[in-house]
Amino acid sequence: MTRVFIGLGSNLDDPVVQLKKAIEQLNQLPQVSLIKTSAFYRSKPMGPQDQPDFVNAVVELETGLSADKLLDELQRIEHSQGRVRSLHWGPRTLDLDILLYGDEVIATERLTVPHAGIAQRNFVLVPLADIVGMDFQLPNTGTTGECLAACPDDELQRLDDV
Ligand code: ROI
Repeated sequence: MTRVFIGLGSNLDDPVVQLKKAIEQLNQLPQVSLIKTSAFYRSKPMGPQDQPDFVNAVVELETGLSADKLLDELQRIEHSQGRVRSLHWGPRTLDLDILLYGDEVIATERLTVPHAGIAQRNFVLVPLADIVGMDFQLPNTGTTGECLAACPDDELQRLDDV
């Protein structure tokens, strides 16, 4: 079994509901166990500003699926929740990213793991730190705490009781 962290994001069609549905679907995948879920956070869009705020979260899974097979399943879940690939860095109903897959480094056409930009995105780091704390070593960078200290705040807002 491999320990995996998935980043979730949505800024269309009731993002909180989109994330909850996605977590439910992840939990029902064969060979996948949901270990922990972060709090949900409202975040200003990175990239074009003329789009709604995002809701972001991170989940920890254990899986017997290969990274490639897991990516297939994530893309199927994205599609099942109405994801259409349109604008680069545009709005989306659901984005599921493999942030970390064990300690593997993967660089293929389809998949870059660790996910590029973890260390610069507080909407990834803050929910990740909910799960792993501040002393978690990120591959090729620093700890979650060190990356967070170097990362702009971006008015991330924790959503309570969702
Ligand atoms: N901005 C935020 N705040 N959260 C996201 O999940 C997110 N995802 C994206 C882009 C459009 C780059 N911006 C984002 O894909």
